[in-house]
Parts: sequence; structure tokens; C-alpha cells
Amino acid sequence: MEPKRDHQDVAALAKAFARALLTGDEVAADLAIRDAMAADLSSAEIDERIIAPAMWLVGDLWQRGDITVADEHLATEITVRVLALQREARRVKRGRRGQRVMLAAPSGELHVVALRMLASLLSESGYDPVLLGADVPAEALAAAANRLQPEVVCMSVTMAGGTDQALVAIHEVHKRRPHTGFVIGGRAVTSRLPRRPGIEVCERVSECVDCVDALVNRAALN
Ligand code: B12
Repeated sequence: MEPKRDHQDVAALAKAFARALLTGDEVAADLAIRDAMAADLSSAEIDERIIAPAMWLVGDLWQRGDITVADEHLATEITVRVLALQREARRVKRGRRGQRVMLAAPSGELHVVALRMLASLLSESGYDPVLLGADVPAEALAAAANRLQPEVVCMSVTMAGGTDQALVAIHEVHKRRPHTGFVIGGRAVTSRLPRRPGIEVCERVSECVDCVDALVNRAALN
């Protein structure tokens, strides 16, 4: 038997999707499917437990004359577009598989909560995060990068002077792996950090996956 909570979650998502179709709200429909994907439902589960029942409901309402042909056409159009978005989102996630992202706080920096958030977000998005943690000396970071071969290194700086430590770390890593991308964030990031190709500065953890995507795609063009 299916676990009760899982059943309730899927029922809620199915209801949200059906409501979105019946109100012609494509954004809400897309969000319901993204939530279903985030809840780790497979494509088959989304198709059979969320999308198909909503379309059956649309069919019943149409047959009973409760909605018009135009309403049915709009619901179908939204469903077809959402299916394409779902396919594209899965393709992007598959493309990130096996791409390693290293996360570390530079020398002297003990604040790592943001790095832990980043590791979860990157993992959920399909990347392979390796969290080195707090207070990683530049030399050790470079040696780890050489061994683990990350596409991108993310660093978090909170304490004053952290930007300089991050710069030293970037320099050390680039001596061995010049094409490694960097995403740097945290409240102590200053203008001393150069804005140049291959180095992204991000304010929020929620921006990190996009920044890493940009660096990985840029590297692929080289
Ligand atoms: C918990 C904590 C600690 C813990 C850390 C434990 C751990 N394992 O992380 C411990 C006890 C070790 C600690 C120690 C110290 N701390 Co402290 N600490 C905090 C506290 C309360 C919370 C930090 C935190 O987790 N925030 C939550 C995270 C999610 O927020 P965030 O780091 O700001 O990250 C956000 C963004 O900046 C961004 N982001 C951050 N990094 C990155 C990276 C990337 C790539 C991206 C994309 C985004 C991104 O995304 C996050 C979400 O939006 C803060 C208070 C505060 N206002 O933050 C003080 C605070 C940071 N600490 C402070 C101080 C002074 C210290 C100590 C000097 C205290 C002491 N006298 O010993 C030491 C210094 C340690 C060191 N050398 O690093 C000051 C820093 C002031 C400053 N900048 O100069 C703060 C602000 C407290 C205060 N108001 O005085 N601290």
C-alpha cells in the first residue's frame, strides 16, 4: 500500500494542476509539475497520477457542458506545453550529472551554513557537490581540486579579509587547473574580487545553480 503522506501530497499536486488547467493558469500548472518533480515523482507518476486525471476531469466537465470547447482546448494546450517543460527540465538535470562542484570556506573562515545550503541545492539540481567545509588553506584546496577535478569551486566568505583569502585560493587553484570556475558569495565579499570571466560573484544561495550552469556552459564552449 502507498504511504498515506505520499498519497496526500500527490492528491494535493493533482488538485493544484487540475485547478490551474480549469482557470487557464499556465504558470500555476508549471509550478505544480515542478513541485512534483522536486518531490521526486518520476515522469510516469506525474503523467499518470497528476496530468491524466486532470485531463479526464476536463473531459467530464466538457461532456456535461460545464466548460466550453475553448476551455478544453486551453487546458490541452497548457498540458502539452507543461509536458515539453518537464522534458526540458529533466534533460537539463541529466546534463549536470557527473559534473563535480567543490565547496569550501577559505583559510580562517569558520562559517559554513551557506555552503551546506549550496551543497543541497546543487545536489537537488543534479550536480555532484563535494563539501570540504571550513578553513581550507589555499594549498590544500588546490591539491583537492587537482585530485577531484571539479568544474567549479564555490567559496563563502563572511569574515573581514575573507575576500583576500579567496583570491589567494583562486590563484593557487588556477596555477594547477587554470580553467576551474569560481562562484564566490557571502557577506564579506568586497570589490577587491575581480569580476572577470570564470569568476562569478553571487549574493544568494538561490542564485548559485544558475551561476554554476553559466560557468560549466562557458567551459564547454572553450
Ligand atoms: C553561527 C555563527 C558562527 C559559528 C559558525 C558555525 C558554522 N559551522 O558555520 C561560529 C561559532 C563558529 C562563529 C564564529 C565566529 N563568528 Co560568527 N556568526 C554566526 C552567525 C550567528 C550565523 C552565521 C550563519 O550561519 N548565517 C546563515 C547563513 C545562511 O547566512 P550567510 O552566511 O550570511 O549566507 C547567506 C549569504 O551571504 C549567501 N552566501 C554566503 N556564502 C555564499 C557563497 C556562495 C557561493 C553563494 C552563492 C552565496 C553565499 O547566501 C546565504 C543565504 O542568503 C552570524 C550572525 C549573522 N548575522 O550571520 C555570526 C557572525 C557571522 N559571526 C561573527 C563573528 C564576529 C564571529 C567570531 C569572530 C566570534 C568570535 N569572537 O570568536 C568567530 C569567527 C570565526 C571565523 N574565523 O570564521 C560576526 C561577523 C562580523 C564580521 N563580518 O566581521 C557575525 C555577523 C555576528 C555578529 N553580528 O557580530 N560564528
